[in-house]
Amino acid sequence: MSNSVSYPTYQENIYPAGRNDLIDKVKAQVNQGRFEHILRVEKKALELAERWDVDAEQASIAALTHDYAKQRSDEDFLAVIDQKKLDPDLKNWGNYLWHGVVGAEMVHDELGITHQDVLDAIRQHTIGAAYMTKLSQVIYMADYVEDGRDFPGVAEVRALAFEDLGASVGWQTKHTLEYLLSKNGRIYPGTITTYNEWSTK
Ligand code: DGI
Ligand code: FE
Ligand code: FE
Repeated sequence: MSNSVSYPTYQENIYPAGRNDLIDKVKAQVNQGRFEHILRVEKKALELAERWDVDAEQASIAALTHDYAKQRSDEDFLAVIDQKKLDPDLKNWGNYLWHGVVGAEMVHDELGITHQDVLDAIRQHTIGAAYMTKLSQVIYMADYVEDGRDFPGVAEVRALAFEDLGASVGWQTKHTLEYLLSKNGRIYPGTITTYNEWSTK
């Protein structure tokens, strides 16, 4: 895929302070390794957005904020679940679920981002969902195949994301499930919902 990607100048009033300001805000929330991952996700998301005709500015903002809350404490997430009266069942799970689903609330409240498709892409970036916009699919896949990722089959699924986006969503969900089962991990029911919807597409 293209090595150079052009970064959008924000013009849609989703994050009026602009891309450089958003990068500074995100950098302040995460460690250096996580920050570099986030920048690689943005690059991959912009490549995929161009391929699949997704809005580049929305892809950039969703990518830069997808792991905004990754390093917040469990206490922070549990407090927001109470404050915002989110589904109490969320409390039975962990950071892997909260940093997306509850993280979107923090992005909304702390960064003032109210664009629903962007917030849904953040919410869905780990678990997916039965219905995902193209933007959500692009973020879900960019997170998984950004150029720093290395796991068996990564080159195959990286290419598949540019050939058949929906099939690549199914590939990721199936392999994540296999990995979790092999490690006796707890499976969030939403992960199964995503598998059932996308694995045969
Ligand atoms: O935040 P990142 O590390 O960049 O990536 P991510 O948000 O896609 O998180 C991936 C992790 O989430 C990976 O270690 C697998 C885990 N995960 C996804 N679905 C489930 C899950 N973990 C459990 N226990 N159960 C799930 O259903
Ligand atoms: Fe994540
Ligand atoms: Fe990520």
